[in-house]
Amino acid sequence: MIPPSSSYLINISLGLPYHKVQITTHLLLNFLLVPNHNTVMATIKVYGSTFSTAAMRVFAALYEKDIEFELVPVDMRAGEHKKAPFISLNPFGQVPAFEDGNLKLFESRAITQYIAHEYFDKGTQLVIRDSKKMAILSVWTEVEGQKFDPAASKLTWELGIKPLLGKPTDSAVVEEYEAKLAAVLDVYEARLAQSKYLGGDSFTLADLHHLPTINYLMGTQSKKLFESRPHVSAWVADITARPAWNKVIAMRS
Ligand SMILES: N[C@@H](CCC(=O)N[C@@H](CS)C(=O)NCC(=O)O)C(=O)O
Repeated sequence: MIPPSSSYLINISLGLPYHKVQITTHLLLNFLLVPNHNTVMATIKVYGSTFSTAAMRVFAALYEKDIEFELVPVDMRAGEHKKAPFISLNPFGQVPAFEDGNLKLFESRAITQYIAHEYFDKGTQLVIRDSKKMAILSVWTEVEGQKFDPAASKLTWELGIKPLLGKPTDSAVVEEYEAKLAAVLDVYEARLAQSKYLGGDSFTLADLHHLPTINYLMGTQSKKLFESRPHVSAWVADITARPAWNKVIAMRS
């Protein structure tokens, strides 16, 4: 057994006279054991459902980064997300939950941030290293979470999910939240007239976070809110055509 002392020297013979290399156990152990994203990688697990908008956000980030993962299905109809063992992964009893080795996370946007930073050099760059550009990107990820999502998620529930569950849509709620979403999309129309993507010149988390609710809403009457605004409409067409997003949709089949 190799003593775990970094000063302990090991001689490695290369089989040639006078060619003996001495390296420390520390270096050797680093070489052999330290995980490298290109070689040894713990399986990433996402606990959730392919119909969950929050889980879809995480799947989209993983596909953009070209990272393999395992979907661990959570049967929400059976209430598995409210019970042990799932509740130990997210004490709020909501999907998704996420594991990367020893790291356990919940909250989809925190998970996508982790993926984007931890695997920065892999696949699509979803965040920006320049701190001023990153600050602008963060403005738009916040806008998605604080302004867009409350309206979009309410409409997704009323127009996208309730019909699937055989529940009646509340038209007064739809009217109220379509007005709220329209006001947000007016701001988006102005932003996208000046910038190809919300966060800047390239596709980033600021755009990606919108994909799940937009996907549901484009199958409902609320699609008119997107289609009536030319820059928003072009942006929706662009981001929903991404191969990574299409892989998320394909997970359902
Ligand atoms: N802010 C959370 C929201 C998670 C969430 O609302 N998940 C839904 C599915 S999309 C859920 O688990 N709903 C069941 C419940 O709240 O009981 C996130 O982004 O991860």
